[in-house]
Amino acid sequence: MRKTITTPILCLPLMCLLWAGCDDDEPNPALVAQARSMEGSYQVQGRWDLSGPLQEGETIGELSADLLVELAVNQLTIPSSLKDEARSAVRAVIHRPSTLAIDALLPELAEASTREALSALLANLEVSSTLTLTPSGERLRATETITAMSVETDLGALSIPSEIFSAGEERSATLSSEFIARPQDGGLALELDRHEFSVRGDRVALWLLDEVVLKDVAFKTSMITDKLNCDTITGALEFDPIRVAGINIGLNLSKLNTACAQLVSTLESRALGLFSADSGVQHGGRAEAIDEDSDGQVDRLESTEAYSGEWTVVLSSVSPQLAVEFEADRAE
Ligand SMILES: [Ca+2]
Repeated sequence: MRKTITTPILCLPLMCLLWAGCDDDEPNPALVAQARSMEGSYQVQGRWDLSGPLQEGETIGELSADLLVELAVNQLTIPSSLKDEARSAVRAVIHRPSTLAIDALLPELAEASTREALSALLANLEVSSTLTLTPSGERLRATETITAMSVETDLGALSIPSEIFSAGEERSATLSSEFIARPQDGGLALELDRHEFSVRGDRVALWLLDEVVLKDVAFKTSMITDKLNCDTITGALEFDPIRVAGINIGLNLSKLNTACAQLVSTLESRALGLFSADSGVQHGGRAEAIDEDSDGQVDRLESTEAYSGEWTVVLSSVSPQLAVEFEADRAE
C-alpha cells in the first residue's frame, strides 16, 4: 500500500525535469496558438518623434550653455554631496551670459524659427523596417531591422541616406535588434520587449539642419566649432568667487576655458550638444494583432498607446522620452 503512494511523490521532481511540463511550466495552449498565428514577416511603417530634446523652447546657445555648465562643474574639486548645489550656483552665474555669447557667435542657429523647423522635422521621422516573428512555445523570437528613414518636407518626402542614420563602420552600429515578443492572454495582443537600435540621431539632426532648415543659407553645421571662440565665450563671464556651503568651489577662468574647449570638441560629436554620438534609441510595449479575414493568421500589427520609447544615452538636462508608433502588415 505504502509503496503505491510514495513512488509517484518521489518521482515527481524528476518527471518535471524530464518532461519540462508540470504545473506552471505547462505551456498555455491559447498563447501557443496565438504565437503561431503571428508567425511570419511584416513590413513595418513607423513614426518616431525625436524632437523631445528640442521642445523646451531653448535656443542653441541655451542648449550649449547647459552643456558648458555640466563641463564646468566637472572641473571642480568638490565633495559629491555639494555637486547639485554647486551646479545650481554655477548655472546662476554663467548660463545666461554664455547663452548670449554663443547665440551671438551662431546667429544662424539662434533664431527660434530654426529650432522650430528642426523640431518639426524630427517630430515626424518615417522609419521603415522589417519584423520577423518566429514562435518558440508561447512566445515569439523577434528580429526588427531598420531599412529606410525619411521626412516629409514642403517639397515632399525626403529620404535620409542610410550612411547618415546608421553608425557606418563604427562598431556600435546596429540597425537590427533581436528581442522577445509575448502574445497576451485574453485577446490578440502582443507585448514587444524593449529593443535597441544605435540610430545616429545626432547625425540625422545635423543633416536635416543642413539639407532642409539651412538649405538656402551659407552657414552649415560643420562651421559650428570654427565659429565658437572660447575667448569670446569665457570673456563674457565675469563673477566673484562662488561659495557653496561656505566653501569657495574654485571656479576660475582657467577651468572655464578648459570646460569651453571640451564644449567645442563635444559639439563636434554631438548635434547641438543634444545627442551623444553613441546615443541609441529603444522602444517596446503593447501592439494590437489583427486578423482581418478571420482565417486564424494575424495580418497586421498596430502599436497601442502602451508602446513607447526613449533615448538610451542623452544629456541629463534633456528629456529622454521618444514617441514611437507603427503599423506592420504581413509581407506576402
Ligand atoms: Ca488573416
